[in-house]
Amino acid sequence: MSDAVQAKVAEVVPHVHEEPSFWRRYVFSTDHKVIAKQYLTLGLLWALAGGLMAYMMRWQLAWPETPVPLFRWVPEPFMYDGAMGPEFYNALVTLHGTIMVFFVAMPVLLAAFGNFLIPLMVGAQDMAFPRLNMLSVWVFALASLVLFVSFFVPGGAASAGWTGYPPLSARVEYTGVGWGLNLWLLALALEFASFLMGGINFLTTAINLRAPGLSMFRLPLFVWMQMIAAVLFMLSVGPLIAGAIMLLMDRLLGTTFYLPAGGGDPLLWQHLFWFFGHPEVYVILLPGLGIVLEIIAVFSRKPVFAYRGIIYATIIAGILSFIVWAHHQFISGIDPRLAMPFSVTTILISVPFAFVIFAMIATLWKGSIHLTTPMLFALGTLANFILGGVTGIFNGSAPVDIYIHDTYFVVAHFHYTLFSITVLGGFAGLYYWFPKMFGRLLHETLGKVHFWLTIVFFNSAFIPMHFVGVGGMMRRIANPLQYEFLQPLQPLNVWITVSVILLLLSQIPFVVNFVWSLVAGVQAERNPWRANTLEWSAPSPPPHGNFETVPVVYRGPYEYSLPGSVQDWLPQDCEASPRAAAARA
Ligand code: HEM
Ligand SMILES: [Cu+2]
Repeated sequence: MSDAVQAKVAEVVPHVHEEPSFWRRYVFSTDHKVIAKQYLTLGLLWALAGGLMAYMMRWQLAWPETPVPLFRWVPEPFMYDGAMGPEFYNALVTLHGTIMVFFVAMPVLLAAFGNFLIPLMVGAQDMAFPRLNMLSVWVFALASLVLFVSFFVPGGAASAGWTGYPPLSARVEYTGVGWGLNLWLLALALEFASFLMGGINFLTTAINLRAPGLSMFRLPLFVWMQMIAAVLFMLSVGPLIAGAIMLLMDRLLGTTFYLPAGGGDPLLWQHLFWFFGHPEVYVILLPGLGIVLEIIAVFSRKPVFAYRGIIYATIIAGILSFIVWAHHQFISGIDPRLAMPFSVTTILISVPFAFVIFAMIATLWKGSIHLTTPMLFALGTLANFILGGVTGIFNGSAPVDIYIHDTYFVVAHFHYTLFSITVLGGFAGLYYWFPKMFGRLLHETLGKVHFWLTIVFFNSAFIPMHFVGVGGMMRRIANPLQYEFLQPLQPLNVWITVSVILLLLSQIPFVVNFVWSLVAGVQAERNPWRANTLEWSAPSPPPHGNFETVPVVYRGPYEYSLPGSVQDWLPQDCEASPRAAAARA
């Protein structure tokens, strides 16, 4: 790079390199990579909690009369006849859903990957607002603490479902839950504040801190997906925050926004919640799609098919996601004439997503496909997500939904979308970027074992859930044996639970791999996958400040095919690349 450019960059991005203390380095760090790992750590810990809760629920659904092994200590008021009571089951459902969506999917897919990758992918030294970034992770940690405390307060944890519908959630009298639910609301409010700060940072960084030559339409799709997700989150969360404040007022101050007795309307909450809730599922989905897109392109050794088309389709889906919310409310008592328009918009939204899926398949088409562990997880995400998308069309059609609403068909549907994106997509990203994050490679064979076990037991657990649902089993019931008409389905419930236990045990190879590779894995070079986005031109792991020199970009990551065998390959013909040096000479 010419001295003039270097001087200009130094002027625009002042950056002091002092030697930080332990605390500044690992705990109160403003480095986006450290913050990413903090989010990752918290998210993985919560995943363990959410997974154990899933295990407890599934045990209860298979063998309701037998206390959950390993969890016989469940507090007395929640137990009856030596087995789990409905109150405790409800709390498990509520917290499992809340944890998985807000404390696993959001921190891992959005915050951890976004924080780690956005500055690296745009060739920046750090986020635009590093201190705000640190604040956001600490507010998230506080939210985690509040949620954790909410388990142990008198009256027990929140138990009105992850959607917190009033009137159940609006008065202590209805659930017996006092501060548990208040703290649950507080934890969500803190979480939203944290992710708003994150979203501001992501957008500003991606738009303003791009390396010279990296135009908007040369940005990796992962960055685009994160930007669109940030916008969706910012635009949708406002009404929910207002709604949550009103709910707290109903609980604490005696107002009746949601209580018909006082002239309120419980449906108001459903509108506010789902106006946020549907875009929210895309906030989780889009970073997952971004991860899959990057990986599929690299391991097909082809440019992404229809790069701009994918961006436009995603923006269209994002806009549509604001006018579909009432598909969650077909049988809630809304005006039946509203069902039709909301059905139509819902089914319409599958068009842009189908476009993205076809673009992924077209990227694979005639590619030179390398079935590495990240690629397997990316393909697994794609395959299972399609199943979730297809069952979504059933749910979105009002006449069908009247029959399947609130059954296990819906539980199966949203786990196919959420599990594939959060867990399979999250693993794809982790296996792929682990060398960049930690400077070492994960063990490939162990990774493949982990993949195959996970994919087999996930499907073996969740495919039968569709049948149980169509058979009439409702969600959020604590003891299926209490209903005579459900007894013929019980063997299926047992099958599901056994599969879930095996699915959870299948994560052990990953834990072993992760810990072992951190200390003893093969040292990673800069660009072990021969990828073409900018993060791979930084050292593994990147030092504080990321790049030795500010990268200058001459072409976008998908503007040509990736040679599979060129050893001196470095991304995007950037300044550090020998190819670029040769071209300049
Ligand atoms: C090991 C994997 C998982 C298993 C076995 C599992 C199991 C369950 C079960 C048994 C329920 C309660 C169903 C009911 O009684 O209504 C449930 C609800 C739910 N799960 Fe999962 N789950 C898993 C992973 C996930 C993931 C990864 C996510 C999201 C990222 C997720 C999100 C939810 C949500 C939002 C609910 C609804 C809670 C509610 O009804 O309020 N789950 N899950
Ligand atoms: Cu929706």
